[in-house]
Amino acid sequence: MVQAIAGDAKLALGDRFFYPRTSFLLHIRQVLYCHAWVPSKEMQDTLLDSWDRQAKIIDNLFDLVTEDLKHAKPSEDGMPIYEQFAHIHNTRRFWLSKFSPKHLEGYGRSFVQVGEDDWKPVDDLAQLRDLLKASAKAVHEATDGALSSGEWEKGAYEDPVYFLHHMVWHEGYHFALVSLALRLAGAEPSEEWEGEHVWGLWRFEESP
Ligand code: NI
Repeated sequence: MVQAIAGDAKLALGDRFFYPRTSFLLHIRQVLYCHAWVPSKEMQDTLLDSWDRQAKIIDNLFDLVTEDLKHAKPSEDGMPIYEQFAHIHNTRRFWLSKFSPKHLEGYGRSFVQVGEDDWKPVDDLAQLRDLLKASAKAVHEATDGALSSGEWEKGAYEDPVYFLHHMVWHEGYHFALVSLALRLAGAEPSEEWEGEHVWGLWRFEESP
């Protein structure tokens, strides 16, 4: 009963962005379990577009990395830049395997096995860039599918949005480490570059 009231309250408060699925049975389920609401198509598209923008920022960062700079590190014990990128791809792979394993099909690994328990990161920048483009698409499609169908592997994530935001947050962290490595190597991204290739992707040009 309490859940039913909570569900109705959410309908009243949240109908700008959320709507119940049209099926009557699903609607009943959603009134009983208010967490089972799905975003409107418009909100879903915006959410996925925000992922594409963040993946574009990771891709833009590649433009600053040369063969020499790819060995730069953010700290003495940190991963070199090429490994930061390999790690981002590998992390997408790992959590996709928990969230939606079928989306792992069709793209490769950023770590190559060189011994029984020994893996070496790919250091070819063009190859890493292609891998990241493919896994960015896989994350988009897996999230889109989960939001549209309400179906995903429930073990690791309560909601597809948490999977997506986990990826965004993780990649922002490594974006900063790559930026720091570039700075320590004397190739800090300029404010103008960041304005055009990072922050400008989130807002209108004329905003402060
Ligand atoms: Ni990490």
